[in-house]
Amino acid sequence: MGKLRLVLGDQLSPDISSLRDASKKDDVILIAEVMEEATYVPHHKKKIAFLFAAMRHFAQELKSAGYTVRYAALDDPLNQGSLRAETARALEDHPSLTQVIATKPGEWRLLQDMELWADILPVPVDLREDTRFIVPLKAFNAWAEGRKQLRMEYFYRDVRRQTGLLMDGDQPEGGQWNYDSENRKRLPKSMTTPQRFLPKPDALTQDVIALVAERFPDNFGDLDPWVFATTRAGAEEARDHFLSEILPGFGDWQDAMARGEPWMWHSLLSVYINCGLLDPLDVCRRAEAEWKAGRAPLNAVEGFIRQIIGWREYVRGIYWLKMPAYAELNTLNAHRPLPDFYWTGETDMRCMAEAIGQTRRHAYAHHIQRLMITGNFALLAGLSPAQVNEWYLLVYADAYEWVELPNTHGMALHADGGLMASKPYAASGNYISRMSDYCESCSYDVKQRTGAKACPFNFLYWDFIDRHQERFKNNPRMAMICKSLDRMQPSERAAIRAEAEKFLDGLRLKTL
Ligand code: FAD
Ligand code: DLZ
Ligand code: SF4
Repeated sequence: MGKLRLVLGDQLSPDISSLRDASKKDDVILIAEVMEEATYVPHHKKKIAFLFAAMRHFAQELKSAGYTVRYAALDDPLNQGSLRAETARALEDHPSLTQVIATKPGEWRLLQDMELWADILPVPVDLREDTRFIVPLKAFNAWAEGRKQLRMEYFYRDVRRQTGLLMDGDQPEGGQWNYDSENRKRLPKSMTTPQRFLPKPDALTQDVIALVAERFPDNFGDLDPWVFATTRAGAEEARDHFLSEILPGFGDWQDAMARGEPWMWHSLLSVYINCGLLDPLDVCRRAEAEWKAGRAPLNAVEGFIRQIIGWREYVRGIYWLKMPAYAELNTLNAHRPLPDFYWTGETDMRCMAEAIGQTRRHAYAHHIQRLMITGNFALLAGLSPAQVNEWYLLVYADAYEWVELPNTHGMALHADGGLMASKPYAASGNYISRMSDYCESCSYDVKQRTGAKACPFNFLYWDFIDRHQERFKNNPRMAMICKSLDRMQPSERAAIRAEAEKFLDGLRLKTL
């Protein structure tokens, strides 16, 4: 009377709901590397290698704990290539199994498919909720019900109250809910960034890297240098290193960017949290303990915890509340194809070259690079949301649609018309110059708005405001900037339009 328990690549947690009540004696746990998941977008090589290596290590972890694990490797000649077909094959090979149990996936497209399995497979299918999040989807929907605006800040305060994190009774520790205003420092020239925990690949991971190099030679990105842990113990070491060495500086430099500095004081933990190697609430409790012990300041710890219990939970809630229509929205009517340099990193814009270059190398960029460099450019240039969303989904090792889509479509591109953010995150070169040292070595001049040397973020910014003035002039947070545009000389406005048109028409598209 055993059951088949399917565990997906981003469900590598021993307490995942599909393994609740699992029998070591009777049940079979299925983990499968399949071409369908590896190719539904052409993922960064490092993303595939990280996930396959973590899946193989998790299979070993379960076997050591006494479970029967069936592992389908990608290069197994019998591998059927899809999760559904691998599940069917496992049932054929184990005819005594009476049920399939799985935790719901993190992407709408796969949930649609898995909801059909009960009609296709020869045994009943039990699809369970993913309980690794702090706020169940039902509770999020109840919070959202009847609200005109779904603002993260109010949601976040509720989750603080619910978890008790950084709470003094019913009041926030330190008297403020949010210390973001203290978290916007530019990196001083004299400051050096901390050493990071970047583990070398073990033998199992090296085998997977070789497999990915052979099977996905043309995918985006580099496999070398390796930067990720692929075991639970390794992810815990990365977490502990972050908490003791990096967290104290997390707040101050959260929005800063610097040349040749891919990590700054960011945690690099999303990749582990999203695939289940680390538990989000546990990471937050440990961060809170650092503050309580006096080892990390409140602005750092509050800022870090807010990203996880606030933003991470909130974007997940929005995704499941609004899909599938959400992905189709294109409020700003943006249709320009993605330029070639999103793949090559070859552009004279230093900021873009830095953000895309490290994305190619590491399958990682930190939040401000994703939002205010590549995201900001895509917004200002009117790039097609579908193409930009696909790019973000495939280039980052932490990307699954439930978290990638609201961040890209909503936060960066404003394609949802303001559901996620009350104003677009549009910025000129001035912001990038203030928060980084990129402009110092750029061939464009951040102070110029028009002319051959003008920073593209400047004319694209004003052209963006110009194109969307009608929409934004009644938005209280955009009214001032719309008025500044009105005060501009018509000749300058025309020059900006012409500059933007010339630049955008000159963008090279991907040559396949
Ligand atoms: P830190 O800066 O150290 O933050 C701590 C943790 O907070 C992260 O590990 C992550 O778990 C969480 N977090 C922070 N910001 C967010 C956010 N906006 N939404 C959800 N969780 C957050 N994050 C992903 O996990 N996957 C994605 O595919 C993804 N795509 C993004 C696309 C765009 C356009 C933007 C603007 C943001 C995106 N983010 C995504 C959010 C954020 O950029 C990453 O979570 C973060 O850069 C991961 O690096 P880190 O672990 O060093 O984060
Ligand atoms: C991202 C990914 C990749 C590259 N490969 C697999 C795989 O072979 N097997 C698997 O179970 N999961 C994989 N994943 C993760 C899934 O795509 C992920 O579970 C869904 O997108 C839902 O979030
Ligand atoms: Fe980027 Fe403009 Fe600065 Fe160059 S000058 S780095 S393009 S913001």
